[in-house]
Amino acid sequence: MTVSSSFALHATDGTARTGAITTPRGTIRTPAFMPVGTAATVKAMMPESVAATGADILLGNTYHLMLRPTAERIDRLGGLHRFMNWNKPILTDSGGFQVMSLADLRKLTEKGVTFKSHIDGSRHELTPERSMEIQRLLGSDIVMCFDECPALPADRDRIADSMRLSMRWAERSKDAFGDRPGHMLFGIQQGGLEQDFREESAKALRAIGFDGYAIGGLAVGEGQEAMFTCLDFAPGQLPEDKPRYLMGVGKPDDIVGAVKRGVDMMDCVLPSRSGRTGQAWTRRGQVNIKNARHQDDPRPLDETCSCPACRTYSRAYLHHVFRAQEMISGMLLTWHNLHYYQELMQGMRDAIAAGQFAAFEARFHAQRAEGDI
Ligand code: PRF
Ligand code: ZN
Repeated sequence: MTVSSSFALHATDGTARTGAITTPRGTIRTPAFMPVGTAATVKAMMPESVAATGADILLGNTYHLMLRPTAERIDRLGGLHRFMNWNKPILTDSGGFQVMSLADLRKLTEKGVTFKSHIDGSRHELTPERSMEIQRLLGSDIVMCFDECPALPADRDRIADSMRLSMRWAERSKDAFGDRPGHMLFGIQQGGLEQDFREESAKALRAIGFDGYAIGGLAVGEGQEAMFTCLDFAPGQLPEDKPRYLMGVGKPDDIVGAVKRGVDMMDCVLPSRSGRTGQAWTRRGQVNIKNARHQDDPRPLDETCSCPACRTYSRAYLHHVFRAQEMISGMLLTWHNLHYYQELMQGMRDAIAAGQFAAFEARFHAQRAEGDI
């Protein structure tokens, strides 16, 4: 078994890249989409089903797991992989971003952030050092630096102060992480939509030195056009020979646009969350299974999809179980959505390897323009 982790770039097409991250728990093919397993489960899915959709890696959350069931308990039970029965790689987010969006009574200082749990109101503190300790106790394969970022739009001063604090925290994260063969530590670039702050952030992170580099602080209210404008320069500010991870993105068209601009990894709750609210994603765009037009429709959601929801069930059935609030509704639609996302990633990996990304992108948009029929 290898004890070190590494990234190899296999092919590029324009700024789009395909490659692989090798870890002791398995290989992550890039561009990669990471399903979100916030509370030690990808909601409505058994881990073997998540693997069957083609996922090489899951995302877990420091914030949720530290509150319940606690990192120390997971450690005593053999770590997060064993606890949730997922033996492939896990990337864990560091908690700061979730504290800012979910917790109550947050107080941010140079040291870190104190907050009240959204679950039971108990008081907690997260610092770069504690976040590294929690992610170590969880047994995370890819550990994220502790950071924070403002929602956009925000003043330039606020964006700069926040980015510089995150860069000081990045240095403390690296010191606290130490040397852990087989585990990777990723820095997180901040700086809002400002090219000069993004460059300053990238320079600070490159000087510290990380195994991978995330682009944080996007998809926080700026809209797709502004995000793409930022992604026209941000990935190029980060080292070419390390994976680049766009955090918390996104819809299928966001993902295709991000990969085109040089992003290697992404995560989003969208395919799993929208599966539970009756939204399906297909190559023809979004389908609302709640809609009465499906109630007598014997056709599958997508006749070209090989997932269990599409191979076995009609739109009429999927519509019925959603309306009847049956649990299988969320299970089938989540499975379909995760399968669709992974097929999209495979399509992009193949297209980049073949030097055909532009044709892939044109076909992706043409099929969506036809709409669900
Ligand atoms: N930082 C961290 N996690 C994140 C983000 C970030 O900026 C985002 C922004 N889209 C999502 N998740 N640590
Ligand atoms: Zn399907």
